Amino acid sequence: HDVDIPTKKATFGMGCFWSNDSLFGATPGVVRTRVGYSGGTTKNPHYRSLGDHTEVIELDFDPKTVTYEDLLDMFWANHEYGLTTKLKRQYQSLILYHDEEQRTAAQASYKVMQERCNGQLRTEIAPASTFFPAEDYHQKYRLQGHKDFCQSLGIDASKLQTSHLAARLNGYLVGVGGRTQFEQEVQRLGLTEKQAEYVRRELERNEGGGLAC
Ligand code: MHO
Repeated sequence: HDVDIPTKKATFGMGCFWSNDSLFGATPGVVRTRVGYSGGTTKNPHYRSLGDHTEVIELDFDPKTVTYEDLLDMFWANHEYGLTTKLKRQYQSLILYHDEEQRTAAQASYKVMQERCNGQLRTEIAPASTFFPAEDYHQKYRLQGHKDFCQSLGIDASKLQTSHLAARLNGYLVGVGGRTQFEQEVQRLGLTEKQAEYVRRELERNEGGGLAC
């Protein structure tokens, strides 16, 4: 059940990357996600020594199902610590664009938002540079809280950054995406009935909340 279709990349800094990993992971058209550090100049950042880097999420998305503009809307609407608060570099609101088309779209949406925020917006827009994947324990953070479940699915450290299923479940388990959407793709995801029941239980318990860091 791993998805092999042409994808594009998008990279966003929106505060703590755990919740955004879940948010985008269960978004239709998002194929894979990974979290890491980017946007700075220092070499080999780690969670405890970020240098001038920012926590970012990197997405592989299918542009036929979800547009970069859709993703930008989600970017503006889902910052962990807001858009106008002064934050440390770790949580900088940041769009790292991958091509000219993304740059144009990002700048256009920025202009609209900046007006809405009376010029108080602190978002930065810059070309994507080296992405340093975060430590394994940060990848699919919510999913990893379900150890036995991960084991039953064969999701180990080697799959955390590459598995479509892991991206999806990391969202559904905290209620992102919702029951209807889950039922529409549960077949395709290849879960056993028992595994699907487990997800439904968690999904229903967490729907409408569960995203805070
Ligand atoms: N509130 C979280 C943020 C972690 S996020 C990976 C914490 O204090 O651990 O920055």
